Amino acid sequence: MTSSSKEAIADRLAEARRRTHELIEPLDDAQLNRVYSPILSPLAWDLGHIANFEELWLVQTIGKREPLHGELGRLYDAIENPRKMRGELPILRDAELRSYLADVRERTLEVLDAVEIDAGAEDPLLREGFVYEMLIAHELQHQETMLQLLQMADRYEPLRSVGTEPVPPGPEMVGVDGGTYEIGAPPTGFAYDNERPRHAVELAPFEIDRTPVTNAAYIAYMEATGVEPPLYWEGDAEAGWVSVAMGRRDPVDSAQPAIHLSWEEADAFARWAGKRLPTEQEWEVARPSLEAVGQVWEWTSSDFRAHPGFEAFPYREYSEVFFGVEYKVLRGGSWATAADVMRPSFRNWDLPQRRQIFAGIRLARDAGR
Ligand code: AVJ
Ligand code: FE
Repeated sequence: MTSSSKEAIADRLAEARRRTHELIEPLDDAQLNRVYSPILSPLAWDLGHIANFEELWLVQTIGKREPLHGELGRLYDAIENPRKMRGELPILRDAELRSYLADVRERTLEVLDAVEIDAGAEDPLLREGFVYEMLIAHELQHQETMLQLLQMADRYEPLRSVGTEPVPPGPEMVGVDGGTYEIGAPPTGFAYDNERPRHAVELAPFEIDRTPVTNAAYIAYMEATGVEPPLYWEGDAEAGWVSVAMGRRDPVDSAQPAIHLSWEEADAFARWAGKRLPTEQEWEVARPSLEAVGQVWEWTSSDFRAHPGFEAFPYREYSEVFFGVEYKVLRGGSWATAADVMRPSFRNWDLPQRRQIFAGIRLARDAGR
């Protein structure tokens, strides 16, 4: 690998870290340590985990160096430590946490300087800079997890929030012909193991909405059926529905996509509307011609399963341990998702009852109905 592409990696590592610091800059140590919810980690855990993941892969595995804090890494293992227990762990906090992030990064850059990385590298971790891409994506993904928690923090002012995507006028739905399509990530370029291998799927003709379901449409459904509002909404005698995330009371914008809905709620809405959720294969095939992606994650009807021919890489715990009927796939990305993370084959997943993620609904139906 030429030094200029090493420089490009170093720049992107720095940019991901700048975003992490920007996110936590308004917070004090007490807020970093606070446990807000059993389904989300305290921010201090996410931060230590970001640094530890980097130390594990770039400093220990690639650089063959000893960890800075001995067995500390066990506390940041996401599988060994369920979210509801992370507040009580003897993790690094405050000044120690901040120097761990910085010390690991210093070593990461020393290792980067010393390794050979190019498209022909023997080690698949280094080939095309895979492990660096994974590290950058991992940090960016945890920023979104931290923003989920920050919805519960009083008076936190995020730099971005959900908006609307301008959509050119046109029909409500677009049709996609039946046939054989290829889905999944191509063999080269960065992607997670669960996006591979690229493979053919047979699809019956279907139609898919051009835009996600709006707050206006969801309110009409609530009024017709009496279902609960999305997470972080409250009824207000004067203002109607207000969003109470981050201790605010912002009137709900009827034109914005509905957000903070579970798969169960999304599926029920779809059936009420006389449509259904798209399968993830349909979503991926329709994606290149669809507007209005990137404000809310979009629930699909698909369980999180291995693509045929799947091989775990570089570690089973990223994807493989979650495969099965328990988790549902989300596609696209939200206002909190970094552009580097979104790609047509990217698969997110969560439990069907979860509403803390920035998820909404896009509807589909079989063609000719
Ligand atoms: C892809 C968002 C489901 O948070 O469990 C972060 C991403 N994996 N660190 C998760 C992830 C390991 C993952 N999701
Ligand atoms: Fe992680």
